[in-house]
Amino acid sequence: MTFTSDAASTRLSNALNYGSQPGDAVQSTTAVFQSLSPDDQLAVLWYAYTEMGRSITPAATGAARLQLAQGLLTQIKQMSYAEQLNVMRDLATQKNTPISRSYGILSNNTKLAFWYELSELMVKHLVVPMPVGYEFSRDGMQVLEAIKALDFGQQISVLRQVVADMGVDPFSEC
Ligand code: 45D
Repeated sequence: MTFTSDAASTRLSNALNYGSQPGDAVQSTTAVFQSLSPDDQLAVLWYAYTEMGRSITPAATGAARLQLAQGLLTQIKQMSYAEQLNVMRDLATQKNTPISRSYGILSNNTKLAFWYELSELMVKHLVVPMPVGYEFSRDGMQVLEAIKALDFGQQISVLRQVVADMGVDPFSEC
């Protein structure tokens, strides 16, 4: 479902309404994120990573955790840039593919660790890098600003929720 810029702005004002419960900011920021196009979602994740990268230590993401995602990461590393981008778009749009289903069985923190590792691989150009001079859409920029305005714990909550909902849970379809 696509929302117009105006709809995104309205939902964003709600997201920034700190007079209400702290959880509301997390929930509404998550909802606005999920109303973005898949490319905007990927771009927001990327910039969240570049902003937060320093605060998230590799130790926190846990080598043990990544072992569980290693098979997926190995498959992705072997793909062309175009295929890698499609895999990430498929995860964002919850397209039902073998990779989306493998992703779907990971725990939420392992999903976070998986995205974190993809970003590191993008920096090393082992995964499709961000285009030089990439220009954010207005909606994408606003969601990024909303995320930046949250405290660290809330930022993690938003990120955990958005990556949790990506991919396909193979067991919910039985
Ligand atoms: O050509 O286990 C576009 C803790 C445009 C501790 C594009 C934790 C067109 C416990 C589509 C933009 C909770 C701290 C290209 C863990 C175009 C624990 C591509 C937390 C090429 C794990 C864009 C960890 C692309 C946390 C490909 C908080 C964008 C981890 C890809 C946070 C973006 C991880 C990616 C984050 C973003 C990862 C891969 C924020 C990844 C972000």
